[in-house]
Amino acid sequence: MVRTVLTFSLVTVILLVAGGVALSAEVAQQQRVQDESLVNHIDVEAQRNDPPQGAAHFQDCARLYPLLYGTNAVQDGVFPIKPESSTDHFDVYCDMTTDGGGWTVIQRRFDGRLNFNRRWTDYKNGFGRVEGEHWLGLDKIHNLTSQTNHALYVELGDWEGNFAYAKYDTFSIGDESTDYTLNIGGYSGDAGDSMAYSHGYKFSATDVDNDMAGTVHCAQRLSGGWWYNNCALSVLNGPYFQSEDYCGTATGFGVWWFHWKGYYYSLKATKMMVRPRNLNSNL
Ligand SMILES: *[C@@H]1O[C@H](CO)[C@@H](O)[C@H](O)[C@H]1NC(C)=O
Ligand SMILES: [Ca+2]
Repeated sequence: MVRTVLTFSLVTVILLVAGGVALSAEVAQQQRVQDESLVNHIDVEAQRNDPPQGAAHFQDCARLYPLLYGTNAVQDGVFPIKPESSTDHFDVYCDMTTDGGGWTVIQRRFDGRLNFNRRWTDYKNGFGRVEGEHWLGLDKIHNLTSQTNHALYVELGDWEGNFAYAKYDTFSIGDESTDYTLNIGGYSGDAGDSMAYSHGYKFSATDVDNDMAGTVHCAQRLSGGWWYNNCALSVLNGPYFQSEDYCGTATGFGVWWFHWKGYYYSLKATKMMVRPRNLNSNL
């Protein structure tokens, strides 16, 4: 199956800042780019477009959103951003269409082509490609969410075509010295609140056990990095199963969100994304 994704070149973004009238013409020239093959999908760092000296940067997708909105070119896609605290820019996938748009995606799964059963350094630095399945990386998530109050939006998809969401008015993670401790609260949505149980707890990965379960290594048992308490009520980084390969308890834990589908339903799609809590009036 060949999917296509929209990408936006950095040049387009700069023109948005500097170009006035030229805006919509440039934005209309989004390229349709073929998604990479399985081989290219795994462990390849997202391609970077190095901007010219002095080029403008957007701190996140929310800052970019009004410019797209002004040109009637509001679409999801890949853009370079540079959070205030970051020394360099990097690419992110911007969700410009869900719940008012302006969301910077930090995790996305939809086909199982990317392995999420990984070590600490991978979760710290990120993995996958932002055009496809990926984890943005704990350092970047920290930098994105540390400047102002942020919200988290979690979108979940099942194998019958249904979607549910959980939105948190409070979301940030500490830096590495705190083991990326999770600060989350203010739930709303229809998926149920399966992350409050992880509030205040550290991140663990297959080679780092920071959880509250004494003899159990939750990240190993559940095969994915997450903020584990005495394990968890959700693990969106667990092993991905195609629906025909998954048989509930007989298979074991997959990608799950307890309050929506229970422990033994492995989800088809997940998306986690962040946005400043107080949006400008034009958002
Ligand atoms: C995060 O912020 C720190 C402190 O400003 C900076 O040194 C680091 O490079 C940033 N990391 C990323 C991945 O942006
Ligand atoms: Ca443990």
